[in-house]
Formats: sequence, C-alpha cells, structure tokens
Amino acid sequence: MNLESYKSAIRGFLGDKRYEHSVCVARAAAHLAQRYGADEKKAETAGILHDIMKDLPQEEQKKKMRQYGIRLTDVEKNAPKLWHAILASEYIRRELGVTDPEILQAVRYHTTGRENMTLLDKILFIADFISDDRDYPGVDKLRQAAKNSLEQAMIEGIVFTVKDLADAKRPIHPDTIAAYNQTVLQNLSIDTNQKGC
Ligand code: DGI
Ligand code: FE
Ligand code: FE
Repeated sequence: MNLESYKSAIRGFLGDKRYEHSVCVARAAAHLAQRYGADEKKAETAGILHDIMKDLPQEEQKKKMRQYGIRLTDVEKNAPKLWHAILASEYIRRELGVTDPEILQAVRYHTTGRENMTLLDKILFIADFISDDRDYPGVDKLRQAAKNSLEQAMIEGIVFTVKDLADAKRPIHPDTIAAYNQTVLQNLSIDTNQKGC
C-alpha cells in the first residue's frame, strides 16, 4: 500500500483533528528522517499510521485487543491512553498488511518509548511531540532541541511526559521509565566525559 491508501485507511477511523495531526506527524517524521539519515518513506508511513486507533472508543479498543489476543499488564490495563499504540501496531500488521518490523515497532512504542530505541522509534516519538499541529507550552523548546540532536529532544520529551504523569499521579509504564533512565544516563555519561572523569 502507498501513502494515499494509508491516508484513506486512517480517514475512516479518525476525526478531522486527529487526521490532520497524523498528516503533520508523517511530515515531521519524514523531515527528521532526512535530517538524521533514516528511511524517509518508513518514517512517513509510521507517522501516518501511528494514531489510527486513537479515536476508537475505549470499549471498541478493548474488544479489538481481545480479538487479537493482546494481553495487557496491570499498568497497561490502568492506562487506556497506551492502548491505541499497542493496538495500532497489531491492526496495521493484520488488516493493512504492514510487514516491516521497524515500522511496527516504532508505532508500538510511540507513546511510551522503550529501552534501546531504534533511530526510527526515536524519530516517530519526537515527530509526535513537534508536529506542526502541536501548540502546548514548551513545544518550541522541543522543536529547537530536535534541530540540535535527537537525544536532546528525547530527553526533553520524556521528561515532559514523566513530569505530567507524576503530577497527575498516573501510573508510569516501565517502558517509559526505561526510556527515561537510558536517555538521561547516556546524557550524564556525555557530561562526565566532557569533564574528563
Ligand atoms: O496519541 P497522541 O496524543 O498524539 O500522543 P501519545 O501517543 O504520545 O499519547 C500521549 C498520552 O499518553 C498522554 O496523555 C500521556 C500518555 N502516556 C504516555 N506515557 C504514559 C502515558 N500514560 C501513562 N499512564 N503511562 C505512561 O507511561
Ligand atoms: Fe499516539
Ligand atoms: Fe500522535
């Protein structure tokens, strides 16, 4: 399938705002791929499809997850906002015939992040934060960071999410924590190297 057919596939599932968001994320992901040397087509595909299940009512999402035999952990059961990413990855594989494991993985982890993220995982994760439709306080800082380094943008993005979740006393997924720890640890080791330790 090509981009146009993926666009029609998401159009049936998404409201106008979420559809626009998906188009913007696809564009942002393609730009980042160009900037950081990833496959632009894969980034664009992952971007257009990443939120395909986002507007499906929670009960429908649950039903589809049951159909697909997706088993959720306790944290996942209590974090409905994580379902659309887990479900999207399975949906696009089973129903849209997406076979590329890199795309499936980037979509699967676009909300939480995870340890050892690939270049494509990071690109989609960041594109989702900085797409043109985003206008939350702090988005400029993230857009700037993304121009300088993917790692810097990853840290800003994950810190933003973790702070928000902790403030709201929401459960934080182990993959989010793992992504957080790995990116800040890498950053600390860069700092200590620079100090000559
Ligand atoms: O789907 P989008 O809105 O474009 O963005 P997204 O897939 O990154 O989803 C963001 C939402 O997911 C936001 O409300 C915070 C939530 N979220 C992200 N990581 C975690 C999380 N929620 C919980 N409970 N735990 C997490 O680790
Ligand atoms: Fe999402
Ligand atoms: Fe999104």
